[in-house]
Amino acid sequence: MTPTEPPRTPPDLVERLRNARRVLVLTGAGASAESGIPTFRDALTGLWSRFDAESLATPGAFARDPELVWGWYEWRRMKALLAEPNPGHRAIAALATRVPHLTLVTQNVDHLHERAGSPQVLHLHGSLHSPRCARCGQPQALPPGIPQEPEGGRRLAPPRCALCGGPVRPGVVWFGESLPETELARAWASAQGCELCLSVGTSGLVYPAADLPRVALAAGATLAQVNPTATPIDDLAHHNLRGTAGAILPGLVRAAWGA
Ligand code: BJW
Ligand code: ZN
Repeated sequence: MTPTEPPRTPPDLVERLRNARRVLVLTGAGASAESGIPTFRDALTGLWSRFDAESLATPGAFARDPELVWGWYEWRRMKALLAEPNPGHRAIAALATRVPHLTLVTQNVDHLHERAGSPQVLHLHGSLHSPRCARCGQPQALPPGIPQEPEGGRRLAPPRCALCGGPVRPGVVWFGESLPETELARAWASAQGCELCLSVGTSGLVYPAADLPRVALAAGATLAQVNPTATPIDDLAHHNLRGTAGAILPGLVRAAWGA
């Protein structure tokens, strides 16, 4: 194998994928890394590097410093709008055309799965593109303007709600907040009923999403993971595909169904 060649896909995983009727794919920030979107735990790069992502993604941080938090999310929204889906996103979209029942559950808020053509995406942590009023909950229009290369570290005043004057917040799920009920219930049911669970590009540190691979495993599914580095489910997974989503997933789909 040359150094640039992606690792070979385990034949028993290929066989399992080809024959599975129900597959759950769970993605995290690593799935979008090759689109140029920093992962969540690397998200505070450049001018944002003096902050800590986990302490910004909370309702308390927004209440204390709405300009800081809104500025960070607008920076990330611009980055997402300017990014393109990568081969990993496209391979997952292709999987949905091959597997009879594929459930795609993402923790990502960037909408790159949809833009790659995935027909149905369960968003566990909300979206960068659906702001709402922090006071009355009313959905809000996105701030107008053409996406521009964002300048890091800029504070921005959040818009005000047209109904009640409250500050507008990003439509994402912060620490301590509940996940959307319907999406979580569907994700759980899929974990309980799948034959194969593919966990892609997630550190597995954030719950309840991090439970899904374990639920699938407990229900008898094969568990495979795609990640260049170790995670807490390494010892549980039947297959650890050590590499990036963009390098591994297209090869997996090709191995199962040809070019
Ligand atoms: C590549 C790659 C490449 C790089 N290819 N891979 C049970 C136990 C302990 C704590 C809790 C628990 N249950 C609930 C909690 C509390 C909390 C929690 O989990 N805390 C932990 C930190 C311990 N959970 C919550 O608060 C959740 N709410 C909840 O449970 O409500 C009920 C409740 C309420 C109150 C009290 C008790 C219960 C809500 C969690 C919401 C998380 N939201 C965020 C922010 C969303 C908006 C935003 O993006 O800003 O979601 S946090 C952040 O982490 C974000 C991500 O979606 C999420 C997961 O991160 P992810 O995607 O895994 O990214 P990274 O950066 O961590 O990892 C990237 C990975 O990619 C790495 O492994 C790389 O190696 C890899 N990679 N390049 C493939 N090219
Ligand atoms: Zn309002």
